[in-house]
Amino acid sequence: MFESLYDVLYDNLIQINAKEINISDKFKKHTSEDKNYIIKNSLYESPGFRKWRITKLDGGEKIQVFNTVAYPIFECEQPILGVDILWFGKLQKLLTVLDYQPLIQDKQYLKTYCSKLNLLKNQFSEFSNTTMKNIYDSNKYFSPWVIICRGNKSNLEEDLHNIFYLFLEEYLKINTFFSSNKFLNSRQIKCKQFEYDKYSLDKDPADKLFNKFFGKEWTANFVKNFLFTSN
Ligand code: BLA
Repeated sequence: MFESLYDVLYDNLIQINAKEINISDKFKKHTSEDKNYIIKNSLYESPGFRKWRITKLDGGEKIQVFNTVAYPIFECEQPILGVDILWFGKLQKLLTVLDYQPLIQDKQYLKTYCSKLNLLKNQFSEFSNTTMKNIYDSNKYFSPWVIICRGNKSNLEEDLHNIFYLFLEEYLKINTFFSSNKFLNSRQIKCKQFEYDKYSLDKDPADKLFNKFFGKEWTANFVKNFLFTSN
């Protein structure tokens, strides 16, 4: 599932001269013991991005996940790109979270780098939710315009591809036209990006799922050495 999102992402990665980085076979593709869950991961880097990871989880009718995170190079203060898309087929429920995840909450920084999200929200009314439950702190590494959709099959089939396309396009424009930092220096950017990983390691609910599907040992290794490596 989510092939069309993957295709859009892949085309854009080619456009920005991204190269695939080899990752451990343990993470490339892993199947749960009961064969019900298959996870596939890949990693890229490009002149503007030091790390771009992609995760797809196929759990059949139970759960499908498309998750991707892009870390700009330390010379660029642009937000981290965060995408978490989950489809629960049995329940026919979609959860989509898309954000230009800000490194700081300074008002001018947010306006400069994240406010375009508001235009997307206005275009796609079903994706205009911004209220989070209490898994994450909405004031840390999320923008005021974080796109959240708790939706259904029609949102999955009709809107998701288009909003994802525009979301990615706008984000890459920032990177392509980036000239100089106005808010943070490289040392601060590096600190903030590493802190993002530590924060996510602590908060992300993914490990609970993965523990159930793939066991504690594989999950601990995966979370620490692929998802949130702090380097
Ligand atoms: C929520 N993400 C969730 C939930 C799960 C995952 C199980 C809770 C679902 C629910 O509330 O019904 C699952 N997260 C995953 C999986 C991966 C993962 C399987 O990372 C695999 C790698 N999460 C991110 C990123 C963002 C993000 C990059 O990984 C940023 C856009 C956001 N996920 C995010 C938010 C919620 C969430 C904000 C909570 C939504 C809410 O509170 O309403």
